[in-house]
Amino acid sequence: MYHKEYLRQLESQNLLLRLPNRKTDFYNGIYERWENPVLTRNHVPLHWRYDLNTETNPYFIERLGINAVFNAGAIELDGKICLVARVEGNDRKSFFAVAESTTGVDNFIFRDKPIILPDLYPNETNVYDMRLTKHEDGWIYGVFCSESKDIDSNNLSSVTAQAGIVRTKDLNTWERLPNLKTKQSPQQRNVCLLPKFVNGKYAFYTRPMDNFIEARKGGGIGYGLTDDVLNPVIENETMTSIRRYHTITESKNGSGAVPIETEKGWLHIAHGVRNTADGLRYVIYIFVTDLKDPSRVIAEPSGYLIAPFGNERVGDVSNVVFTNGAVVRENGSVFIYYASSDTRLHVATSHIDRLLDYAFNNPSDPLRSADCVKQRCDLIDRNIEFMGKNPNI
Ligand code: M1P
Repeated sequence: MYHKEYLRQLESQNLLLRLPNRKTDFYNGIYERWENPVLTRNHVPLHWRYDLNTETNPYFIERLGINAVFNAGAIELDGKICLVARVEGNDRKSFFAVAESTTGVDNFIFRDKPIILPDLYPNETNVYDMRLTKHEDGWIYGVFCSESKDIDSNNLSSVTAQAGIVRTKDLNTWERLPNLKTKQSPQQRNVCLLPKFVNGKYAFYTRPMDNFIEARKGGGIGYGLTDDVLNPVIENETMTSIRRYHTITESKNGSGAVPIETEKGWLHIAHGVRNTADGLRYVIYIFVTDLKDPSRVIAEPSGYLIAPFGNERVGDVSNVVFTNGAVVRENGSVFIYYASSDTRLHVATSHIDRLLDYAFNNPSDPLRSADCVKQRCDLIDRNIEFMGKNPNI
């Protein structure tokens, strides 16, 4: 017999899993925000958390709690949108789990069990933030952060971050490849693989780091090629979208969703970090790189695309929005999966045409107040002229 509390919890979870999502009235012409998060800790199946046997768990105590479900890689597979979410236990360790939905905006259901990654690195303590790439070589690659204790340091909190790589055909069975080696950077986070070969090589966007927290000084989002994905080594990293003083990327930036191939270039939905009196603030921004030379930035509108809004502002790491997954459907609609404050996962929807219009036609950052106000007055003047010619609004 099941515990009566289990039946109550199950009913309330079933309601959550069936809850239809709705667009909010947020407007900026670029994307829509949706009312409910698409994944939260409450979406995780009860039998992943509770011992259902009333003999061994008479009080129906949660034995293995879940703290948060957030930063998810995303891909369309067999007509469904599949997310590989970062699921963090109460014990602070993350693991990956696949959740799928036909709509992409609601009713995400976790597959039977979490992903078991081949355990190649004995010092690896934590794994998170998988980017999923449907590569033209026929594999689906997952590139994630593999975090290990720094055994050479006496500091208990000293850690190293590397890019782990796995591949699969079905998101069920995963083959682990060696971690990416980047000759110029001892640590990496926010690495992702481009879906196409570049000059016959595998192309990665990287994020060189000086240490576990700090991105490389004077750096930004890197780019490098490797001949062999089974022994992935990048000899030279060049810079793409670089960090700039007094912008949204002053402290750090990093690749987000796997870049989307468009007729105008590779569309990147990335994250930028700035410091404030209240700590770091993470926002999402867009840039485009050249199709032939994916290290060359050809458009980067000023400021952020998505910033923490309303309830999104508060969570385990407050004032954060972060993305590592987006899906483009055949009709051009785009689903951007972004997490808020390292706690839950949301979706923003748009269209490839709107995102490209934004990327190429919104002005770039002139970097100084004096020039920003001129940029705004120029917009106002053009509108006054337009309104003068169209008085009947
Ligand atoms: O806590 C905010 C984010 O911090 C890290 O991003 P970055 O490497 O740019 O600092 C990541 O660990 C990410 O998971 C997290 O959401």
